[in-house]
Amino acid sequence: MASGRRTAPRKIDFFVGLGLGFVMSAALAAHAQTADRAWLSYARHTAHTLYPRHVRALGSNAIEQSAVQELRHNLGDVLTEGLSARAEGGLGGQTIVGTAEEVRKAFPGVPVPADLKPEGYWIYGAPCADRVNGCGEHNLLIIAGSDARGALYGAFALIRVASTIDPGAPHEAMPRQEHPAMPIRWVDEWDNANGTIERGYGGPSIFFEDGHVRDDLSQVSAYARLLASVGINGCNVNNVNGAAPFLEPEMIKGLARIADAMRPWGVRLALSVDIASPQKIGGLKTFDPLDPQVKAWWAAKVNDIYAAIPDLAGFTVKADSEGQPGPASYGRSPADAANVLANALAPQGGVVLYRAFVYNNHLDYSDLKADRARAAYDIFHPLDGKFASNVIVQIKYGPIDFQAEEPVSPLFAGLRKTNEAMEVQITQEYLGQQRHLVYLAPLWKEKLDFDLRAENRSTPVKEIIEGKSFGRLLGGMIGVSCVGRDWLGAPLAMANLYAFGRLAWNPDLSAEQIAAEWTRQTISNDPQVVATVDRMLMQSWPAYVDYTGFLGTQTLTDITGSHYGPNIESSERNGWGQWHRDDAKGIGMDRTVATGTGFVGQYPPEIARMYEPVATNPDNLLLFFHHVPWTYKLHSGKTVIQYVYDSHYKGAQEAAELGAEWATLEGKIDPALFADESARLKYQACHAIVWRDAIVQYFLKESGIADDKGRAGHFPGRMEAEDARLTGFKVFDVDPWEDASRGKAVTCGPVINPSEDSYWRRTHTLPTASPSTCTAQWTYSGPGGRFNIAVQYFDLQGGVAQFKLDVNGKPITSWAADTKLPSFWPNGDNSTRYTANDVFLKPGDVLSVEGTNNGSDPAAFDYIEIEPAG
Ligand code: GCW
Repeated sequence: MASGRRTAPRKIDFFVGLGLGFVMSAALAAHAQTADRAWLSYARHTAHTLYPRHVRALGSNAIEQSAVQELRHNLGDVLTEGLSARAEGGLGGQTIVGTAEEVRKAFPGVPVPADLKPEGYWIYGAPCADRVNGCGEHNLLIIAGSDARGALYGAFALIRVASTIDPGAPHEAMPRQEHPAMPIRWVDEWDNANGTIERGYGGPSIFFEDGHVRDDLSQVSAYARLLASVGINGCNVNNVNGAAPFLEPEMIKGLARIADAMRPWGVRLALSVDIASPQKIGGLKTFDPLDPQVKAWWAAKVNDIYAAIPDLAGFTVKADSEGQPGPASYGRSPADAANVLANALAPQGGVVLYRAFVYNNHLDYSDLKADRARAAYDIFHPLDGKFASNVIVQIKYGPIDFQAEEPVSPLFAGLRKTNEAMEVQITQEYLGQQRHLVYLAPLWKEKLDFDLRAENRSTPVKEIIEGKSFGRLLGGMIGVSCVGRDWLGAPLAMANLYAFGRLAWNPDLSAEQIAAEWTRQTISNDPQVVATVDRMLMQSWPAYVDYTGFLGTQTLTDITGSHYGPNIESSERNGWGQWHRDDAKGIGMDRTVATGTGFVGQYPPEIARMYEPVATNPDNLLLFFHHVPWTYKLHSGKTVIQYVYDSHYKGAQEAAELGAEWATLEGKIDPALFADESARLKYQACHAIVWRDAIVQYFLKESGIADDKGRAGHFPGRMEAEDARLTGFKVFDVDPWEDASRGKAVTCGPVINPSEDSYWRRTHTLPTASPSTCTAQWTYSGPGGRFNIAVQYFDLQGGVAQFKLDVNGKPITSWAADTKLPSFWPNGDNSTRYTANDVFLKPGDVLSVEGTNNGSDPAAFDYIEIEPAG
């Protein structure tokens, strides 16, 4: 278990004997990254440390067989990709996989350590006489796991190191003995039985379809393999919302097939359960957790499940939260509810992950003391010590909700006699939904490394969830992954799934180190490629923070709709409590003990002393904790409002740089991946401009304070659609106004807005018009020369509008608005741009944009922007 630290990786000497030094000249794989292979695409490796080619397991269980299969597969792919016959011939000897017990029995002379921790491994190699040609017949490599899962993790560790070494570099850091830092390392999926996935951006479910488990579960096996390769040992497959149908007998049969598919990879199935199930599907009149009939119902249900799935990992519970039923209906506590499930699961070895994401979403905005951030601590801290020993309280990293920037939840230090797990989101709900490149390891690391100073001693979050700080036996990390049939929907987003597993295994790894490992395995081992991709990954989260929310206001996205584009007021004046309280004078939530909501007082004293005075509060969280005037000076000496302007111009610039860096990889990486990511980064750069302009123009208007650098409110080269000579196009007010330049745009068909969202919900039909073509014209009055002309338009679903750009009646370019972007009315979710490069213009030229509506895409657009080419 995790109360001790994992053994520090030790240097090894035996590895130099295992064929290290073979640098393969395999050509870069010509195929694109396919969904089923991700970072386990061994054929791509260009350098390899090899292990003896005869691989076998000592035991017969499926997990050890997977380890053997994986080692052979890895070797097979590498061999196929061009290992010379001479090298192949030199790979004699044996690679043995087994549990420590099996190894001791089969090789009594091999000194298997006595202190192997659960799921840990030890790798032993007999010295090799011939380093150039590889090992001879009698050489031996042993991967001993403390259990079968440990042996599998050892095999993957061997492959990982083999795959990530620098070609030709001396290899010194192969781990010989390791074990995971924490026992619970799960991904959660928010899949619904109908095959949709809440907050999923990678296509439909790999698990479910049309109300039941899919017939073909091959992708589930492929997923389990990916998970196992980074040490993930549990997968909760169903949404925490609406979970009751998953306990129906037919569904349990299907779930058992999912468990079967994942078992060979050591990944145990877990389920979300609805606390009202005894009533919803069990026919009882109540779901009061303390009712004897309810207890009996859960005990019987658990027995039924274990009969079908003997190694079920446990249950996850979302209760009394966002409309989900819970124990509060009966005046019972989360501990009462958790313990009923825990008692039913205990005899089977199952655990309960009870989510601390419990809050009132009908808060009163006019109450300056109301604060959603307080909820988890207020509810769970008094229950410390009341949870059964197989309950783990699952706490989101911040007190609000997976925001791009928020402080660590104080609840981590508020529970000392209770097991805890940290919940993060791999799926980028509030962080660009995989359309934006945002590498999350640095964000997670910031939370894991944060020292909460409980009891005035060192208690970093990672050590709390490892169980170390307060001597807990259970703890871990949960990553909400929401993969679909296209995995995460974007190749580079897979770095986040990879990083989650690696950090749950060892939270001391650095974000940079994980990025490098992932890049080498997924894209290329070429040092320049690795350096470039890693730099991009590391820059991506700070860039996203720069062009979205600022100084701890949270993301400022549309929190009542898509959670994607900008919508500043959506956070305010409603019950959801994601407030930032801005007005003409200032901005920020006063959460101090002295004058605010008192949230700061939930932190241990040393941390509270840092956050309470505005003077010592860190700038990046200033507005999370304090309400200050726009002219308040940050530690940098800059005013808050000037920071808003500067950070957003900087953020948009940083987003553009990501694309420029990627462009340097042309010809060095897989061409399909190069092209795919180039298009994504181009889109991201333009969406960062939408964000920048929305935030900047909104707060310029709100504060009435000009930008020192003169940028805010001025767009040289921009010509507004509403100022053009319009034929057919009609001017309309974009909602929210900040999502369009000066709040207005033009449309060639009917548009709805969010206040008419009820119309959409009611009818499920979108307004369409008979096809028509509209024109907007401007006379150019700038200097002559070559320019890039960008057209900023709204790409709506439900049709594919066509656009054309002409100069003096001569067609320059045309394109189709065929991208699938969120929401059904023109706003910052779907504002996008098309750029025609290198167009010659002279004063007096007539520029015209023609739009043809189609279905419910009305061919709406915002402006054109003319920038010097080159
Ligand atoms: O962030 C919110 C999401 C909901 C989600 C909820 C939760 C599953 O918007 O979609 O519901 O968090 O974590 O329960």
